[in-house]
Amino acid sequence: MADINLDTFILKMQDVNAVKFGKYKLKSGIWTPIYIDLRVLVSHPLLLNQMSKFIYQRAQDENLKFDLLCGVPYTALPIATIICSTHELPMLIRRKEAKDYGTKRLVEGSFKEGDTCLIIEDTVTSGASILETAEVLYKEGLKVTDAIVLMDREQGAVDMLASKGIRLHPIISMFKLLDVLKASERIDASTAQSVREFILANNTFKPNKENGNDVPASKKQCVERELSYEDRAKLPNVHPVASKLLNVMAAKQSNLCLSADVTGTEELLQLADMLGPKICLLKTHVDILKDFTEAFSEKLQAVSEKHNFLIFEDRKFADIGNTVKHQYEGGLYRISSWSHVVNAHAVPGAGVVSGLASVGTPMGRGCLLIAQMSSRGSLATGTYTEAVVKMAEEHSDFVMGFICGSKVTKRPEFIHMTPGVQMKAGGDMLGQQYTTPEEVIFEKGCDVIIVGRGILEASDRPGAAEAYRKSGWEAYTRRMAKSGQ
Ligand code: 5BU
Repeated sequence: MADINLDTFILKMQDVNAVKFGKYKLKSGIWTPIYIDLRVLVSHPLLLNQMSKFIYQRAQDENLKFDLLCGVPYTALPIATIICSTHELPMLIRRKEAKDYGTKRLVEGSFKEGDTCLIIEDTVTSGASILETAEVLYKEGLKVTDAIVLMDREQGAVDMLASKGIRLHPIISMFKLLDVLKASERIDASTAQSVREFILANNTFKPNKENGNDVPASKKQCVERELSYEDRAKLPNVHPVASKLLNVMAAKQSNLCLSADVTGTEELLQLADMLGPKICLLKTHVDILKDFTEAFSEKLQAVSEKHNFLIFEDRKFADIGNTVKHQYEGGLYRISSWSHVVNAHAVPGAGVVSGLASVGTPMGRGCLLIAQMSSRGSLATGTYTEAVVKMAEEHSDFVMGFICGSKVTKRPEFIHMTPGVQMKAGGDMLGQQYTTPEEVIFEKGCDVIIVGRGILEASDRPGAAEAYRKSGWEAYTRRMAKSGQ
């Protein structure tokens, strides 16, 4: 089978009943609304192979150094075998019970004291099985520093193992699984929500003061420690415009971008002046203005300086490099002369970025690539989105982030901006789909909410802008608290 991506793999897990929704009783006696049982994959060789590839790839990506590999019995045993056989790596087998005859060994295989063993596992809840395996290996004089797991239920294993000196690298998190199944309409929003609530309410890690760790378990479910906006602004590889924007966001406590979709320059300037204090970014569609002039663009820049926000022309360039270069620099609008940020579709290939960069980089401008769109039936999904992320990573001297509906890369130097935001989920008559600030920032992990009609159609525009600013900011502060900041 040709390699499949993680999202497709998740769908296939559900196809073979490795993920089930309903009411299931766990060993602990607790009822769970989701049941994950990867044992069944042993009968699906293509999925078993794919799972082994994900795990091996993760070891490579993390640059893990190890002498031997050991799967937690039993489900991970065939996985370990496939990886070790394919890559000619030495493997160990941990017995669950010592044989009552012969050597009584608990660990089978050849090794020397001080060797490092990488543990792999299929699913974790608390991390107890990984720890149990590690303890058996320690008794034999082996070292364990890292473990890789395919599916993390996000119920405390990462923290528990970290407190014992083992880094756990999860490949699929529970929240990722829910997002993928929901996006593919395999489960509805209320099922996803009930599972989320269950997971958040059932963290198994109870830190104790001996660890020097007195953060309540309920605050520590998130597997990754996230950097704050201001810390991301200081990263050595962050784009200068992204750095500026992140600092503005932190200073103004605003992750709100106003989509100023009005058709007259006078109204736009008034809006910018009135709502400027609440926003980090103002987005324009210059080609819907009926009276654009160069004087307008100068006034807009003055307002942006007065209220400390950046300007983003949502031009969505999508042509060959040579054409977009002219479209960006010249014509009536001379976009590059006044807009700090522009965006582009990746569909023409990397030439679109190079063409724009040839104009924008010398002027200190930044670009967002459109990785996903908010509109119903958008074709920017799956492998297309992955290719966009790759293109951004390869052109990070000009690309500063993405337009997307969820976090598409873990690299903290990229900014994720999400349009299609209103206080209530829903849509319009022309295919727009809305999610809430809470969902975008807290659940999906994006950075900036882009709001147009949610503010423009309100009778009290400043009041609405303040409500969106507050909602977006509170979602961000809760997200940081969740990640242990
Ligand atoms: P709304 O009024 O909040 O629906 O406006 C959303 C704005 O964001 C509007 O200017 C769109 O052109 C823009 N947009 C979007 O809605 N969805 C997308 O995927 C992209 C841009 Br890219």
